[in-house]
Amino acid sequence: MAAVPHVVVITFPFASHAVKLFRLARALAAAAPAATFSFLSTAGSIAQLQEKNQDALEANLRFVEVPDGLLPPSSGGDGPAPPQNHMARLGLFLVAAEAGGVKVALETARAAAGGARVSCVVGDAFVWMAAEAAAAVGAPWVPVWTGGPSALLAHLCGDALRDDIGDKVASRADELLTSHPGLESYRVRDLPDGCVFGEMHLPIVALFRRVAEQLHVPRAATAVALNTFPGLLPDDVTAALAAELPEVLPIGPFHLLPVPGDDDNAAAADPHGCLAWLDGHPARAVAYASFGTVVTAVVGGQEELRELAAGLEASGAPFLWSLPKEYWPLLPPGFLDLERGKVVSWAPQAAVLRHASVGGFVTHAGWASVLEGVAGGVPMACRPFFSDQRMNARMVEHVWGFGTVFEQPMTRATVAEAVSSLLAGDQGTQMQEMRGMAATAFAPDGGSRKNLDKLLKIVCPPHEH
Ligand code: U2F
Repeated sequence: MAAVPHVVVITFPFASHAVKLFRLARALAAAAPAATFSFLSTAGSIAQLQEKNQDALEANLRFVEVPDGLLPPSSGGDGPAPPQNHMARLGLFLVAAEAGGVKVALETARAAAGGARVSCVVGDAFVWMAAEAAAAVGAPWVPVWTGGPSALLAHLCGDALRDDIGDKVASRADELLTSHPGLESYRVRDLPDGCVFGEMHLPIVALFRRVAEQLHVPRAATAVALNTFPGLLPDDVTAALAAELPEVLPIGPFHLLPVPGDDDNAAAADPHGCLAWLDGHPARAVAYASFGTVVTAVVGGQEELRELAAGLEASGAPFLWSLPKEYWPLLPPGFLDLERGKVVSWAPQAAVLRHASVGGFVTHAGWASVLEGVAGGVPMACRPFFSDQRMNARMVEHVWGFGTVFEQPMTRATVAEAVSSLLAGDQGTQMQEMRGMAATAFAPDGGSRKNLDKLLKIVCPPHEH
């Protein structure tokens, strides 16, 4: 009798990557109830997922720990404290993962599954070392890229871009990348950090290079899954990605991946009553602001935060702002008491952006946020900070025409103007076609549904059932 498939899904345990990969793991586990799924992440990331997902999980899905690279607490309590710095933790994780952490975790997963051989590894592309670990156990590797697909293309074309631009970044910043297929709509200045410029010493830069190298290894990846849906990306980007990669599977938007019972939890996941507050407003009247899971902590300068607050107030529009509580003391005096506004530490963002009252989104242009904006038909004012965000923002404004970009740090005046124009403009109407495509991506004949089925055939080949 053929063995039951044992699929390992491994995440990159930082920012919102784990939430995204976990949703994918749940969708796969629900669609293939006869297979066993092991979800691999660090202890801290698993604890966060368990806290947020206290509902009954799929019975065929279990958590397995990957080493986080932190030193175990010394028994005497006098050892070094774990680093608080995000980049330092990220660096320690990568060192441990490369030094065998991923391979050991695959063995742990096998033992925890009663010795069931790992038959497929689906992994966040950032955990590039999973390719070798999968090959060592004879399993196919399916990397998942959670960020903007154009940024992936830029990393894949990194050598050509570096040869072309070299050290002329400043003088060529506004030049379009016309000689790089798929990147013609982008300027040199839009490229992701670490591709041609940026803080080249950071571990994340080395990581992007390794990911691109690994994706170029012939036959290492069986397919590459992307958080997008057929029809969303311009044809030149799709064609250029297809030329660089093995089979490309757009299986997004990830927030719409079918997970049974997920809708039932929407109310429970809105502890600050955002949706009820939105119910009290007219259609397309409210501006929603959020900067994702890392920008505020890493970059959010106090001055710009205050300017954003002043701009939201000056716009005269009702606003909902998701801002971690530790930043609330930095807001202008009296801001939290404004009747027109609601500041919360966390919002059910995808549901907020689907709400009829929301007419504009001030965002850092993280890729999932952009997709949630598109799926909600909400035009965006993008303030990109780092990584893929400049390319994502450029796509919003220049490629799709779904909003605007702050090319400079936000000021009271530019925020007020952007918000007023989003709420008054007709981009929301223009977005309806794309919104419809997102809504049907997972319908029985939908493009992402078909790709998800292809992915299921790779992770659980029919002859193994
Ligand atoms: C990194 O981005 P982030 O994790 O900051 O941003 P997003 O890709 O936009 O994902 C944020 C998710 O967190 C959710 C939101 C998104 O699904 O709905 N969220 C929420 O539900 N409630 C809140 O109050 C706030 C956020 C990186 F910085 C980006 O450049 C990359 O594009 C991204 C790729 O994975 O990862």
